[in-house]
Amino acid sequence: MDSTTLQKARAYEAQHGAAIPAAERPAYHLTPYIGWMNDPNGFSFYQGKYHLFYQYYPYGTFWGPMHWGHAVSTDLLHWDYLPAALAPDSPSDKDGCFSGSAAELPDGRQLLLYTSVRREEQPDGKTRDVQTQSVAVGDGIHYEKPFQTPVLDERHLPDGFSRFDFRDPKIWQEPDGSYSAVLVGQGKTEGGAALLFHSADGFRWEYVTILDASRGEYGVMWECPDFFELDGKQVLMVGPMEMQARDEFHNGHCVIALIGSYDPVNHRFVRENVQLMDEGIDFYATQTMQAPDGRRIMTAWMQAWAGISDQPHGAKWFGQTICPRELHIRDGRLIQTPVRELDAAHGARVLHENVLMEGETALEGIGGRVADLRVTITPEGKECRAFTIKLAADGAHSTTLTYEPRTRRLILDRSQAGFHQDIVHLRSCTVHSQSDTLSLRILLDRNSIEVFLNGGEQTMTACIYTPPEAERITFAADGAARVTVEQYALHL
Ligand code: DQQ
Repeated sequence: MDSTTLQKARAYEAQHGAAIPAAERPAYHLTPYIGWMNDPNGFSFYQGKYHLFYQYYPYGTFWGPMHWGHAVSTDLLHWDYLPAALAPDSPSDKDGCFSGSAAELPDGRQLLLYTSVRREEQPDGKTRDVQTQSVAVGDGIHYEKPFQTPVLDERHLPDGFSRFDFRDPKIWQEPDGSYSAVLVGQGKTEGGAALLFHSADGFRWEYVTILDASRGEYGVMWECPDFFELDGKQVLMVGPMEMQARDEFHNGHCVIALIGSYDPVNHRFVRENVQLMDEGIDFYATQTMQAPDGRRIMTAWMQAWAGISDQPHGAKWFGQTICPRELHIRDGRLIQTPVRELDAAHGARVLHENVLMEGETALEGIGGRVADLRVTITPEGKECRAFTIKLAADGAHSTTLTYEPRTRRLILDRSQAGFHQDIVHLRSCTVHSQSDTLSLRILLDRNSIEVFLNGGEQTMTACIYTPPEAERITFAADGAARVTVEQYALHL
């Protein structure tokens, strides 16, 4: 039975979401039906379709009592909205249905495991959110909450772990049909930690072990964990909060991958390598799923918590997910590439090969705001001090990528991309590859750019709020460079 709270949300989004013209949304990045979106949830393949739920507040473009929005797709690019799946309407989740994930039950129903939030007055008179985990079961459209009580609560936590920071279950099915889930908790000595749980049926859970923890090194608390095998390695992906800047890590929220080995009998994860997942501005709350063809596919919230005060002009939605990415491991590091479904959306191709560029250059047929652009840059000798790609440009706006061969730095600058406020607009990374040639694949959509360096060895992602008319793309060399530019229009 759908609750009044859920019915109200469904009626509201059906009226206001459906009224937003498609041209006022990105072409292939999912936005909320109406209102606010943060973390992607329940990313799964169920009954022949990809399902993507998301943290959702339909009534405004700000974070409010969390619902779960819902969309489905057959190609991970075109999304159809379904009615909101969850609303904060039961005693354990009355203050929010926070992030979680999905799995299929033996009887064919879909199980949603999510964090239920209940605000509670504490003995000191202060109010705090108690976080437990609850389930909902459904048919891909309608979900029931079968129990009044959570399936995981503080009684399942190891000693010293907080009941206020216990969230974001990521569930998966084991080969024997049982279920495992990784959650984040906060321990007195561990700080942010990834906790492993096990269940025979998805409803009765038991604590197994701590897989890994920050211990002061990677932020104060972790969020949105994921744990999966990939190309012979094991990956634990988490979002550290209040990370301290050092090496490639910047302050605040980010996503890191702890890559190592895993002994499933003794549940022992051994970390070998830690990698920042995206070196741009807007990337958080990742979630992966295994597609029917075996691909490990990742989505994420294409936004930074620090930047939520600046929003697209006049839009009735806020928040987007990335174009889903395929993951692989190469030389112990994660490689990310846009899902291959994007290649099937390729329209007209324009190619300019091996062009010697000095000064600013515009190329015939290169431009637009919805495109898949590949640029290969080979600096001409030591005289090339910098090479800049100017995107989404008009007289007043632009977003630039500048490569400085001497320092091997790539600088993303969106300070002229239509923002009102002085949030983070500039970020740079050191290009890992030692090759003389830098190859960039740039996914442009109306409100974002996603940059893949050297076949996906590194990525930089950022939202842009540039007016749609700003669609010029130009190139400029300070010195000289040989450049190949290939652009595909996208038919979406
Ligand atoms: N967002 C959710 C939490 C999660 C956080 C609440 C991360 O479950 O930890 O909207 O962005």
